[in-house]
Amino acid sequence: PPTATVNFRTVDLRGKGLTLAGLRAAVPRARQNTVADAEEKVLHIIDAVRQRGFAALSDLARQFDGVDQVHPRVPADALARALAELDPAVRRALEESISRARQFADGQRPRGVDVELGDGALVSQKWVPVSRVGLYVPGGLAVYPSSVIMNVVPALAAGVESIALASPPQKDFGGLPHPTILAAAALLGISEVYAIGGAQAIAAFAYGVEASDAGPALEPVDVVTGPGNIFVATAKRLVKGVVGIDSEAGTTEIAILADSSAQPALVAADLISQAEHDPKAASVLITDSEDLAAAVRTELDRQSARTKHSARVCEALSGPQSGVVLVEDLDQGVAACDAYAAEHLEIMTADAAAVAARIRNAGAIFVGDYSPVSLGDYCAGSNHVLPTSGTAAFSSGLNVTTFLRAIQVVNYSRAALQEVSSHILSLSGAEDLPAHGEAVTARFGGTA
Ligand code: HSO
Ligand code: ZN
Repeated sequence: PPTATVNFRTVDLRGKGLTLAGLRAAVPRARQNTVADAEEKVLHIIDAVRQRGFAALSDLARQFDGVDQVHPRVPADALARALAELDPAVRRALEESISRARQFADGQRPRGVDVELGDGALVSQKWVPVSRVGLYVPGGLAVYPSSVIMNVVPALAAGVESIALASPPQKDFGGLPHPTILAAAALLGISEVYAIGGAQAIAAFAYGVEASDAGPALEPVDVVTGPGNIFVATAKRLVKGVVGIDSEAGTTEIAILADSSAQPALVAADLISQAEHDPKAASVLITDSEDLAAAVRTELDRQSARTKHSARVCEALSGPQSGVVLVEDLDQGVAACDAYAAEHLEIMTADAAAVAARIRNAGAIFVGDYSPVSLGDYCAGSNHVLPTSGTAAFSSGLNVTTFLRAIQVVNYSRAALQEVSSHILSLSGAEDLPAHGEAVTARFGGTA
């Protein structure tokens, strides 16, 4: 193959006195691909699934995946076989990953609260899992059994009773999803698995599919999670409101905040590790050290020439979404990190924990030389489904609360209601909603 080269661009923020808006505009970032482009096609697919159920799914499997399918439900023996045939080392690794993710997710479960706001005035909050979840696992080039774990484990820890999984049918695997995906599902005890791809899987989860001659019904879910291409992302946006969805996980990003104490070879290795996902992946170094920036460039050239997916890595590192951001000092560095709001942010500075504590916007933060993103991708215990494209400024990675609702419970005694009844009457009068007040006075013989 031709030797690819890296053209890692520089954005110099020093001496510019940029505001938050200025920083946001200056940091490297790809233009958002618009969901609108896919909308018409996806609406058509959702409509077909709602109107014609399994018959439509079968047509779409033939059209998009090139497979003939009577019913998309994966038989139990196919799941068992995939697990039996799984490489033992991969199985042990998945088991360790599940165990760590489970321990962390269990620790994440929020406690309920009970607050007494006066004698007999009790307000509490309880966390209740949704009943049923649909998880989408993409097919295509990349096969991520680790993502099956990241989606399923927090749902299990939340107490979700019913979990269904969908992944595209693969021509090469007899029309079933990839065997590693099936094995991961089986390892997690998930038995309801469908060979359905793309927008049609999201539609099937959101609206359900009625039983037919082809087989049993697919019951609708309450929440759909999981990454996917532009069609999947568009479908999720379109069904949002009918069901809950997780935050949008687009093309992966890594930002590294580093000072002169960082090791250039490690910085470069981590930038390359995420660039490996996709030619559109973003790898950004934020530093106050020109020497470090130069040394990292040298390492990027050296390491990306010899890595397996060199072409993809070089394209990602050379894109407008990647590069070095030169900052005046660590204060401006922290401000640049917050403006960028990276999916993954590594801190490789002196006293990394103290610097990490100052960060407000990131999907996940990786502290110090021994917490690379690839640890988090597979085995840290943290979740790797994280907000991308700056959405970390207002949303969170997948976690137990993604599958929980906080229900507030009000329980006042007669005396406690009477104590605030005059305030309710005043406010119902102020809002010209007198029946609100009457509902209270009715409890006290017409007068409060
Ligand atoms: N870095 C990806 C997750 C992943 N990496 C899966 C390897 N496999 C997005 O966080
Ligand atoms: Zn990764």
